[in-house]
Amino acid sequence: MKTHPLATAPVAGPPTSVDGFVKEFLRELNFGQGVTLAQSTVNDQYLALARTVRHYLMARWLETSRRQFEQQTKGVAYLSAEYLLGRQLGNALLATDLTEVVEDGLRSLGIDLATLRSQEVEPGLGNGGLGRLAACFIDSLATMGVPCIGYGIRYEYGIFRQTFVDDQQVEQPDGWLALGAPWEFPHPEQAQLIGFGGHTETYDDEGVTRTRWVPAWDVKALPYNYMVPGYLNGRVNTLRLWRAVATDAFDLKIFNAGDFEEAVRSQTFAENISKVLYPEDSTPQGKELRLQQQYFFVAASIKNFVYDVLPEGFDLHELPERIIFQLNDTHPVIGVPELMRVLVDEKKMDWDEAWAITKQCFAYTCHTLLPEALEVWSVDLLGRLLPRHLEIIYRINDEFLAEVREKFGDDELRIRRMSIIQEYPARAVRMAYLATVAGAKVNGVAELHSQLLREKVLPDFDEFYPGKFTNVTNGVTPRRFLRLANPALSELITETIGVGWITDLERLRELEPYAEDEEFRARFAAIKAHNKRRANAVLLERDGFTVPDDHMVDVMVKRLHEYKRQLLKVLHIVTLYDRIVSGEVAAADVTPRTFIFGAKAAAGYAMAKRIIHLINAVGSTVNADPRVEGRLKVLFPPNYNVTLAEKVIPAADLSEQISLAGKEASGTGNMKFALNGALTIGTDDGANVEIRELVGDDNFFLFGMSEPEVQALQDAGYRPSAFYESDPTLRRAIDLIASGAFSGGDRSTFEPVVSNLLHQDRFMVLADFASYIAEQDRVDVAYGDQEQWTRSAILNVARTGFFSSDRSMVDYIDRIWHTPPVR
Ligand code: NBG
Repeated sequence: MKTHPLATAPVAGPPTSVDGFVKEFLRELNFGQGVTLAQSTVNDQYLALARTVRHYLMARWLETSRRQFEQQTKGVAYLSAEYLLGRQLGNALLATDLTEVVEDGLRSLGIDLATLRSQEVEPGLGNGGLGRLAACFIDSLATMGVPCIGYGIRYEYGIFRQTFVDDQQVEQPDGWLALGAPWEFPHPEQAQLIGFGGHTETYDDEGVTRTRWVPAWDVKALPYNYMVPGYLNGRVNTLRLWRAVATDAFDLKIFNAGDFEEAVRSQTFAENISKVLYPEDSTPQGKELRLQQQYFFVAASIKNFVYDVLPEGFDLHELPERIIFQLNDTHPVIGVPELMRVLVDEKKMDWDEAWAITKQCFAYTCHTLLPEALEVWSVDLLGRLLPRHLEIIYRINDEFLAEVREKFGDDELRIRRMSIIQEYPARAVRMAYLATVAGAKVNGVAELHSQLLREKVLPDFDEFYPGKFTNVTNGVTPRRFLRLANPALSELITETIGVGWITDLERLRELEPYAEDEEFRARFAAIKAHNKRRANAVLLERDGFTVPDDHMVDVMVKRLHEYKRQLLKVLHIVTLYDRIVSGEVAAADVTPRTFIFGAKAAAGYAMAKRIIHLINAVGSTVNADPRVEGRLKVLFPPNYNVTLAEKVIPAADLSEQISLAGKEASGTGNMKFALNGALTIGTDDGANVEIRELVGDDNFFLFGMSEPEVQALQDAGYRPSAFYESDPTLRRAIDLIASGAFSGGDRSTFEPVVSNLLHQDRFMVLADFASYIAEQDRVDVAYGDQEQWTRSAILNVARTGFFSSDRSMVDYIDRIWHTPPVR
């Protein structure tokens, strides 16, 4: 049969003229939304616009998939439980260079593009840095022309929407799909069946004894595809997110008999799997649900790749030349035994052969140093939910420990330390160990983190596997976090050094000489002022907050966690407040500052929630006190997310990166701030170390203990109360909080926070306090010299091109993936 020429080549995309666009847009409005322009709501218009822009990308998407299928070159399958994407529309317009055409076209219809852009609800399918990093990476890979499929979960509810009631966090469900989801393409025909529970059995397969898993129940995994457009390069990669649905929709018989709840039980049960991002896991049911989620998306992804993406008849021995599964933290690690199961049980491969292949097909990125963040799954739960996988893990462990014995002898302590199975306090599978044993490479996410990972978290493994450990320092996409988020600065940069920086961020170096150019400095400073007014407008509309024009904007935005030390920031604010109200310093002598916080606390993390309460309480008191008016202001807009980040970060003068040294794996907010011309006050932690090295000591405010100093203090026996007793400034700040000054005189409200600081203080807030305050005082002095400050800010921009996620991708490709770009 002769194939029609249009069967393989997509029909051409729509014209890129203003008129052509207007026609397309109205068509979508009329025929897609079913309304006339006159009838349409903003949401109709947004959806029609999104679909119109989607058309422009579609031809490229189809072409990318077609070529990828033809070429069969090696690609990346990025396995991640989180993708914190942010809004899509602006990025799609940028990637297609359509912003102006669309703006003009909409204007001719009396519609404002910005209004439609703000109609979009961002898909918050992640918690913080780890999920945002995944989003940056897939953007970079598309821009560099590297084949990549991102695999994850299409959570019906993403990260909760944070509200404050009486200064305290209250979580609301985030119904991001409620108004329509124009960026996704469901493919129910490509659904995969995912089994759970049941038992395993052996059988005779023409003389060979094989094992098979007989699951007790299953769910359907439905893929939803999203476009991941490269920047102006015609490439569109795919992000494939899975949604869980029941295999048997519902029981009609029971329904007709009147038991409506029972009739949909299995449906509800199955659909819970992709219901919410990170369900609370303090209950056994919650834990089990998380494991279900992990297996669900990883199994669906591996099946999809092996059975649908690979061409028929593909020789699986060549799998390592075709794909690398990158494990984004431990959440997808159950993919290791799953691939083994597919190869051995389903494809009937010999165990050793399958293991040799599997070991080349996975690589593992660790994103933490906190021992409690390294996942373990109880053998009990795993054996119940995934019995075959537990068997496979046992065998991998047996063979691995035999190798360890061979190399190190019967060193039982070492064997126990290295075993994938932990014995105490309960038998459990150490997922990070499994990933390390299976992964071709293991990487940390900043120089210091990778070093500590080798020396402190996995030293035995580093010794056992020379060359397996490597570092890839994180990065952020310059498209979203500079070009889109900071249009004014982007324009100045392009005007000064050309447009090449957007895909080659190291070119920002060319800005260095302009730090000495008075006119350039003036323009740079004017842009910062403009960005502050822009943030002010957003915060005013959103939360009724104002950011005074003449204030230093001092920002700490990140997840709320004790190790990140938002409490240290609070103690600084309380200290400044106390200095003024006690009369120690005249208000007029204090540098006016607006502190902006953004932070969500995990729903079950009580101390983090108390700290949020405290920040809000301090804010309420400070903001209402006439004695500090015009000097200190504390703003805590609820529900910090990517959308807000894009407005707040470009407005910042000072970036707070104040974690205890040795605790923050990398940080990526720190990079975004520096790139947007904020100066950092920070500890020698995570990627701060590299930022400081690049921007230079003169353009960075360093304070606090180094990691070895932290270790030494720990070893010597840390007594926080000693710091409290010996430092009057610290004592006053803590006493003020304890006195109830910020809680209407009620001493009990923040007593748990205070007593934790005085008696435990696991993250050594008190030990770093004096150094922090001293450095903050230097910040004030430095800020007094605006010319010099702006010089430093420009140098921060010019010297942080290294932190492009494009560079991170080059490093992954060179050190781990070996997946060259494809023309
Ligand atoms: C986070 C780290 C950050 C790091 C991001 C991205 C987890 C488990 N880790 O420091 O805390 O920047 O990962 O690597 O979310």
